[in-house]
Amino acid sequence: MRQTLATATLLSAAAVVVAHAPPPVLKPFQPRGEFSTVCKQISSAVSSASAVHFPDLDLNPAYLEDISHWAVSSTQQAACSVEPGTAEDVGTILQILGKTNTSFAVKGGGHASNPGFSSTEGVHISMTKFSDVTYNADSNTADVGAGLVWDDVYAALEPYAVNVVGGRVSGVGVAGFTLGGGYSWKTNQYGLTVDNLSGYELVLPNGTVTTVTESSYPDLFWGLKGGYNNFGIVTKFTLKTYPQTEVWGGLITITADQLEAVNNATVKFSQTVTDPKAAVLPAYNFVLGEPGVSLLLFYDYPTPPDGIFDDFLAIPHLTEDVKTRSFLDLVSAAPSDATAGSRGIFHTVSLLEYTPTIMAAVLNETKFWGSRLSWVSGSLISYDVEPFLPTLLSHASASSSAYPPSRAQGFLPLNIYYAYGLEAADDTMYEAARQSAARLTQVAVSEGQDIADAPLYGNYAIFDTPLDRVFGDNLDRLKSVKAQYDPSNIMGLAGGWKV
Ligand SMILES: Cc1cc2nc3c(=O)[nH]c(=O)nc-3n(C[C@H](O)[C@H](O)[C@H](O)COP(=O)(O)OP(=O)(O)OC[C@H]3O[C@@H](n4cnc5c(N)ncnc54)[C@H](O)[C@@H]3O)c2cc1C
Ligand SMILES: *[C@@H]1O[C@H](CO)[C@@H](O)[C@H](O)[C@H]1NC(C)=O
Ligand SMILES: *[C@@H]1O[C@H](CO)[C@@H](O)[C@H](O)[C@H]1NC(C)=O
Ligand SMILES: *[C@@H]1O[C@H](CO)[C@@H](O)[C@H](O)[C@H]1NC(C)=O
Ligand SMILES: *[C@@H]1O[C@H](CO)[C@@H](O)[C@H](O)[C@H]1NC(C)=O
Ligand SMILES: CC(=O)N[C@H]1CO[C@H](CO)[C@@H](O)[C@@H]1O
Repeated sequence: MRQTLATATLLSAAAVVVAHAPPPVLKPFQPRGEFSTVCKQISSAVSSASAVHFPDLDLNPAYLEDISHWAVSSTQQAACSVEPGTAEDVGTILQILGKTNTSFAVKGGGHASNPGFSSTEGVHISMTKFSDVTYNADSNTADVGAGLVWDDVYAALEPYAVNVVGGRVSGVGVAGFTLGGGYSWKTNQYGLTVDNLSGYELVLPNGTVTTVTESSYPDLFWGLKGGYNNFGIVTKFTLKTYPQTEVWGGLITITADQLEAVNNATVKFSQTVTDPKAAVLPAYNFVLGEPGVSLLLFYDYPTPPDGIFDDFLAIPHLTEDVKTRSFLDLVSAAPSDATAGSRGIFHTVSLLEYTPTIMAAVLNETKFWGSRLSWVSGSLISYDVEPFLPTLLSHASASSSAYPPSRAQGFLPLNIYYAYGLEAADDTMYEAARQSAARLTQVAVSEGQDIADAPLYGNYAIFDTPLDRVFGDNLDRLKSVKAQYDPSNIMGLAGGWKV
């Protein structure tokens, strides 16, 4: 019983993993002369709307907040953090970084799972001051600042009873999510977040502030839909809005003895439910020596039609929090911060369908790697099963976005997530995630799924994934757009998927 209660805590709200993980330790600050000089140059060049923070001896809280990430393994100690307050200041900063050839980072919500993608030992730019949400009722759009997390956007739009196609759980940044693709609770209805964008405010690598739309800069408009930070720094996104009612759903946690029933219900849901307002997200987790499932249910209306979720609701559960609620409340119900403060890595496979064979393999991988890696302190082994409708990519044309490079088939991203507390285990965890992805790929291919070369989602794929697995045949066009707008490769001084 004590074990069961502990598992409940972990699967639902979960402080246990964090308690097992050692607290993040910052290495003693080493002054890096060249970087400090650039920081001071930036500090005197920007307007009073912007701020520069240094890692003082008492570890300045604003600096620590700026450089922090959801996974501590994605954080590095920068020479300084810069919070630009205007797009013009972003331009000034980029010009200085380019002239001095200085490594830098751009951070939105700081949820990148790959180390170095939004961190640096040089100049860390945190977009936190770009925090406005403006609803434009006449054009059914919302202007959303690049420093926001989705929770803020949903809260700001709720009084107007409208919403955008954004993140599914609490705390995820708008910027990296939207620049990579964006799989949402509303994707079955409207496609990816990049499919519902009408414009960007972009600071080009040469410092010029521009508005990018389909008509003003068609190449950049296409490239920013999946092309991350290759073309400059985005300060604002203009997203299409939809009417939003209350929704139905929430979290159910289920223990080891019921997982075959979860597999069966997931297969049946994915093969029979065609209502685009319905979605499920079962996460197969291995914690405290056994597997369990943390299951999110979603219906985009205050009550679901009869039958759709019955199989899931009939499974005996440990905890259940399913009800009619606001969209924001539903997003807040997910245990996304359970492992905040741990190290972490993501990887992914793209599937075409969730068959009994695939679900059995997912459960087997959960147990296999969960047991094998249980020596690593604070380890949580997790597989997020995302059974979208096969039509998920049909809401926009193949040529409309840099990612996904192909919309010929409805590729379904499965997210592999390992959290842990031990830096010395980094390579072990990375290698396990690669092997597990390879195994799931092999299982899918051997049952006839044509996914051996399927595009992999950049916001889930491990850092050394070849670029053409993310961008496919779009890689050449991305390179030529890049050559046009960033000829001296200033954005190459920042980490991420670099074309
Ligand atoms: C708990 C959790 C839940 C998630 N759920 C989902 C989900 O439901 N659907 C989904 O699609 N993905 C999901 N993801 C993945 C998510 O999309 C990525 O982690 C994404 O990078 C988050 O964006 P961010 O702004 O928080 O990241 P950051 O770490 O801040 O940035 C990520 C990348 O974007 C670049 N970038 C950030 N801001 C800018 C900017 N203003 N201009 C130019 N480049 C910029 C950074 O330099 C970096 O390379 C989830 C991740 C986590 C950790
Ligand atoms: C910029 O710095 C990198 C190392 O960080 C170096 O390889 C490159 O040659 C430098 N470029 C210029 C133009 O100085
Ligand atoms: C799952 O489905 C299989 C195949 O239909 C069946 O044999 C098994 O009894 C089901 N298990 C549960 C727990 O529903
Ligand atoms: C379980 O997974 C491991 C690791 O991928 C694999 O070696 C093993 O054959 C799998 N077992 C079954 C029954 O599929
Ligand atoms: C910056 O780049 C853009 C796009 O290439 C170009 O139109 C603009 O003239 C450039 N600005 C400067 C100051 O060079
Ligand atoms: C309301 C609206 O404009 N919706 C659009 C969201 O994006 C998809 C794909 O671009 C369009 O099909 C919708 O019309």
